[in-house]
Amino acid sequence: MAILGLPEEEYFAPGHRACAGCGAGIAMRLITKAAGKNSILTESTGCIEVVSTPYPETAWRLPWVHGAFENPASIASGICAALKALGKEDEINVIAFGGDGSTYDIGFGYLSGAFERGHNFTYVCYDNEAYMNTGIQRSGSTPYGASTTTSPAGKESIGKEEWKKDIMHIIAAHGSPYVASASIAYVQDAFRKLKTAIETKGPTFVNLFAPCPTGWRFQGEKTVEIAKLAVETGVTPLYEIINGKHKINRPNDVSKLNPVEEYLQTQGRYRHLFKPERKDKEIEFIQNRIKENLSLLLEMAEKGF
Ligand SMILES: Cc1ncc(C[n+]2csc(CCOP(=O)(O)OP(=O)(O)O)c2C)c(N)n1
Ligand code: SF4
Ligand SMILES: [Mg+2]
Repeated sequence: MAILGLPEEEYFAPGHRACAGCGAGIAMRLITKAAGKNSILTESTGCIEVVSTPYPETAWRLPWVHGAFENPASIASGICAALKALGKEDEINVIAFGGDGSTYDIGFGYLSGAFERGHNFTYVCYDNEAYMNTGIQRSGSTPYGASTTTSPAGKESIGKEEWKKDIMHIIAAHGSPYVASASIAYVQDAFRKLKTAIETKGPTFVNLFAPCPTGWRFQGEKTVEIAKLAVETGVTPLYEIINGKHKINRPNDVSKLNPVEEYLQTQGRYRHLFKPERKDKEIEFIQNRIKENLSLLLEMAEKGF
């Protein structure tokens, strides 16, 4: 039976080794459902590669190519060029994906190159906000204040001291016709965006927010609840940049945001902001910056940018 109007087919098979409650596992089901059977996938190394293909098994029911950590976008470029030469460019979807470490940091140059060359493919970042596969190291996507093994909170540190990289606008600046942020908690919205990205000609991008119970330190059954809170508090606004113009999906009212601490308190990576004593200044800093960010997005949408 089709659930929430999504295709019934499962191209990411059960029985993979992801942790219980893995948001990235849900992301894979959504990506492959949106892609459909006439698709070729390519992925960098990271949790999903490791949990989906322990030799001699595979969870992939679509053609899937594993490359090095830094180059799924380069592999996708080659596949696009081959399909073009065969005259099959319009018959087969090419989708590259990787974690945030691969996308925001180590594979970024290759991703930028593929977007600049204008290949007809979709890149999806499953964003779990750290290098999870190798032991929870901070990435360019890790949020301000989060404790990771390379940005540990302690007496002299509040965790990561830099704000999360604005990958959406960096990618949009390449002239991509479609850039979207999505969340595994809003499956219909995410499915629509993935499908739009795949059907739009040219290099398109979706940042798919995917909580990680192991790295963020929360119980696996809370994944969707926490992903929802991230949206309701404005931590991860859902929006699209279509041919350079912003469209904000949710939230769309700064004055109605849930307080950010409702989100922060759900995860062990932010525990030090509340214990042994509450760090009001830090929480206020995060809260204000979230409001500023959403205000700016809403203003750009309103002014037609
Ligand atoms: C050039 C290079 N640097 C580092 C590594 C080691 N490495 C493999 S996976 C990984 C972390 C991946 O992080 P991310 O892309 O966010 O995916 P996740 O594990 O979070 O799913 C690292 C550091 C590598 N394989 N190649
Ligand atoms: S560490 Fe996180 S991203 Fe990796 S498999 Fe486990 S829950 Fe998923
Ligand atoms: Mg990651």
